[in-house]
Amino acid sequence: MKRLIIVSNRVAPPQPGRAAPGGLVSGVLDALRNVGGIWFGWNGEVDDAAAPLGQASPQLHPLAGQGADITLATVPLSRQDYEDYYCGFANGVLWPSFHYRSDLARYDPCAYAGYLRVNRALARALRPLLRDGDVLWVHDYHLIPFAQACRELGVTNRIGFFLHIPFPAAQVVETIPPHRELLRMLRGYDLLGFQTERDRLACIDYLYQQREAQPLSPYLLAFGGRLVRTGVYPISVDVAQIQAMAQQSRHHLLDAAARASGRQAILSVDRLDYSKGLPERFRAYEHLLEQRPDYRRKVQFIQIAPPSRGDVATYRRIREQLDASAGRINGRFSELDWLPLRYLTKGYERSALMGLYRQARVGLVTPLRDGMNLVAKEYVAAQNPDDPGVLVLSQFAGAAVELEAALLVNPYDHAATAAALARALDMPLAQRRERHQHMLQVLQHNSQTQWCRHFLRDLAPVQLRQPLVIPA
Ligand code: ADQ
Repeated sequence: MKRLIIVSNRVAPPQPGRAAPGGLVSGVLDALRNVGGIWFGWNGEVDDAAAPLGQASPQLHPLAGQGADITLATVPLSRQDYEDYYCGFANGVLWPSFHYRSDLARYDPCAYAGYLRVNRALARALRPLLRDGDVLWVHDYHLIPFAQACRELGVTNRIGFFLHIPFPAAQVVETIPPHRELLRMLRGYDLLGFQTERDRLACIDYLYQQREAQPLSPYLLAFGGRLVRTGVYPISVDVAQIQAMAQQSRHHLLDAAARASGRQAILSVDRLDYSKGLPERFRAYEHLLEQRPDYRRKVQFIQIAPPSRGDVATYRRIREQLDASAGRINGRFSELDWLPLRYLTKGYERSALMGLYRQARVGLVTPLRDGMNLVAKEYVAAQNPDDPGVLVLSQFAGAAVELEAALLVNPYDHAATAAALARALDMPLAQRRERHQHMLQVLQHNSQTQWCRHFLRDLAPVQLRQPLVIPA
């Protein structure tokens, strides 16, 4: 059996005694559990005294209790590497640009050089751990050059790449100054995987326009003298596990008064990020309260948004903006016995969160752009099928492709989002059940296990009926 080597920016395994992890981590573990292998990446620590990456060997820890031989191989980042690779280029340029926010990208050639340096150093650190026949699965935008860096070290193993975030239109990619050099490095991979067909098409369209790749068939590219396959693999959640957590959760995070009065909860849960559309969402809720006074006192909007990437300046600005608009909404509409908006900036234990999803009548998930959005899928999975809540979902989340039975909205249109909220709050039980059942079936069909299985199946070598001459 071939070993699987997972490479991701962060190695974040479940901690003993802590709640089960989210979709990406449990998906990765699911894949590793079947065949065993290594999960390699940054350990999340920034070490001011660390040696430059690539000179130190990774620290190896066995991951117990998984039923397979799984080793975690981690390295710390030096301060300079963290600032250049993680904050500077990955989250300062690639994240905003790939979410159509080129206006927020701050390109610095030194940070880009650091991004390449760290990718090469990570490849050097992993190299001695690799064996013939190992299959590598590399995750996300932090690691675009990783396969190419491995190839330069003589690695011939199969290497697949999965992009968790959207792939934007070619003109947006072109705003990234070194876009051509950067995306050419995708040729080191054997498989490029995307969340949706729109992302896959955007990527191959960009590569064709740049004359970097040529189509051999709808899913096969001749790319830099290599054969590179592309595919769509929507990430998903473990429905059975979420249902069990939501049912068993004894946490009643909604306050007793709200429950006793039958007040309906609208719930949003996000990492605090400008791509998630929080200011636009607050505006939509404000519009609802303004235009429909009959909803006042009858609803409560709960926004859970723990801060992320606090070392990147744009994230500090969005926090300030949200603090101000939450204050304005509560100042305008609060009554002595009613707080219209609860804005909580902390993380919750996963089982508590699943219980809360189940108690909320409306799940409001309105990113401006999102690769998939697992919260939307978790919300659906957590509902009571006999009395389910309604998902209001942005048409710009990857999840909208599968969850078409949600109420789909344009998050930039606050009046339409407010109207969808009203519709969700008033939706009769029969319609709620019908929509929920439809979405649940989709999640059961396109499961988290299928995500892994299909990606790894397609990473196997392509069997050609005839020998192929690949244009260089
Ligand atoms: P993210 O941008 O992080 O992921 P998302 O897919 O919604 O977005 O996943 C967030 C996860 O964090 C969910 O599992 C959620 O339950 C959890 N979470 C969020 N807020 C929390 C809180 N306050 N307390 C506890 N848990 C919380 C990136 C891409 C997405 C893509 C995923 C997976 O941006 O588009 O869906 O990767 O591919």
